[in-house]
Amino acid sequence: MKTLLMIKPDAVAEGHVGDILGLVERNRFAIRRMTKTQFSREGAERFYAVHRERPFFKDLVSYITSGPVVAIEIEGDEAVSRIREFIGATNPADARPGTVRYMFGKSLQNNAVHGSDAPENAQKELEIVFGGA
Ligand code: 3AN
Repeated sequence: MKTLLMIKPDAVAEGHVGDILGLVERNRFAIRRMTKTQFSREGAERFYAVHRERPFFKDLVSYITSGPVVAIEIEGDEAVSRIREFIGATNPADARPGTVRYMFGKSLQNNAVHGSDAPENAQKELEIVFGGA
């Protein structure tokens, strides 16, 4: 099973890529592909299409296109749920100590990383980021 772990613009800009990759390796996640890329507006709108009707959609698109992201394809048993556990709750204020969002997340929007929430979404998201976001 594959999933997407993505380091978002705030965490990239603040220089947390190395620390987050270190955590990925220490937790024995297998990295299959990795790329640094910047979303176009269209790519971001496709990536976050499920949130199109939400009040925060515009801000989310501005934020994710604001600078480069680092996209990491992880493969392994239960990769989707294991990565979700590893990154922690959406709101860093609710994230358990030891999770990536607890350590590097700043707010509900600027929460440092993204992890796919289901295998079919992972496939879609991987195609967007590795196919040219
Ligand atoms: P997750 O990233 O944990 O799967 P989602 O899919 O509910 O969370 O939300 C996608 C992204 O939208 C979040 N990572 C966060 O950056 C942003 N977001 C979610 N809820 C809100 C909200 N109420 N206000 C602002 N941004 C939000």
